[in-house]
Amino acid sequence: MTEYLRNKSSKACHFQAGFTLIEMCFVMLISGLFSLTFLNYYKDYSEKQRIAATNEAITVSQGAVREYLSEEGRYPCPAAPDLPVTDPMYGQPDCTGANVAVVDGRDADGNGTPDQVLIGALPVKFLIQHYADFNLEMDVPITEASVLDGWGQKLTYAVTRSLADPSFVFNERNGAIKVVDEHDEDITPQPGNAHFVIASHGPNGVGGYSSAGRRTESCNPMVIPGTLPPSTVVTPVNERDNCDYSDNKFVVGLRNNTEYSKFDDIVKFYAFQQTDLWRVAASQDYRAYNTNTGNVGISQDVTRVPIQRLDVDGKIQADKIMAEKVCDNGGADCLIIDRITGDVPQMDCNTSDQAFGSISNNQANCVNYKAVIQNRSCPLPGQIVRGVRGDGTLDCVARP
Ligand SMILES: [Ca+2]
Ligand SMILES: [Ca+2]
Ligand SMILES: [Ca+2]
Repeated sequence: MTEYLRNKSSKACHFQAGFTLIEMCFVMLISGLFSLTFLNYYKDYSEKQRIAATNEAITVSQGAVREYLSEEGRYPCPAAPDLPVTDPMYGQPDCTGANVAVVDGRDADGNGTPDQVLIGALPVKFLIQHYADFNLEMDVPITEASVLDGWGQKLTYAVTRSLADPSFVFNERNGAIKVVDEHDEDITPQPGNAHFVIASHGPNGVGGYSSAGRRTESCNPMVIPGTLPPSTVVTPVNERDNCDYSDNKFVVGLRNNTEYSKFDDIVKFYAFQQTDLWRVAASQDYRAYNTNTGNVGISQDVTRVPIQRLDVDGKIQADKIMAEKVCDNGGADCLIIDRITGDVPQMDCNTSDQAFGSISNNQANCVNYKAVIQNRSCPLPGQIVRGVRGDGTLDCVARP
């Protein structure tokens, strides 16, 4: 640009009439400086505008996706990213994974197999129609332009399949997308638990899809971090991970123009944030409950692993204990509390010559007290029989 202006100034000095040579060159120099400053300013301004437009597009798209969740109890599935606007399936969700990428994610439900992640574009036409059909209002309605970033490319949308596909039961804890920073460190509340990711491929647009459904620059030729000698690799991951569509990993990194570490993407994600372990009960704010889905232990020994839903390492003191059974340490030989507190025939000694002796196998062991005390007496003089023990011996006390 500098070269171009200099040549232009020189030509103008030769051919313009009505100015002296010095005046003309002065005019052109001022003009040239002004043009340079203006162009730089305009370039900066334009870039800022595009970044602002991209952030707005992501915010609107994220709002639409979240709004859909609140209405339908799940996220929308992504659309095929490589379809032009004119294609009837453009902007329509594909939960089958036939036309969007399906990759393995975190085993969020713990069943031993990876939970899947669907990657594609935002199902914009579907969302627009959805809001029209149900006459729903959004602060900023989603439009077809909303899903294009400031450089005219489609935003990439990745979502945990079990949170979008209606054939799964939605569980907010089951996000399966990994989001890392430029150092390859997880930045989600729990590693790999993002629900969804919305990404712009930035000013260089590498790996993104145009509004016509074409990839302007393939994601693949970018250098894969780690494939070069370590000294040449500045960051262990780069923006390639946002366009490879081959795993559940996305990067939210600092802008970097270094070779092999290039990153100019704008990426946002949504993940379930574990709130405080204790929550206040909704109706009675002086009571709290524990949100841990596993066992809760109360102990001063941090190495102790709670083996029951509530495991108190010590003694429990209470004026009332509510339980269905009382068992031995191994959880066996349980006494059914109802057998004591209820009016049940198993605890009755009905015949007139029987008395309650003991309990075993959740029923009374009745003793024929007449037979037991017949021809027997207390061992010491002055004692009287108070009762008969479970083992058949007499329970004697001193005469009052
Ligand atoms: Ca699983
Ligand atoms: Ca990029
Ligand atoms: Ca990736």
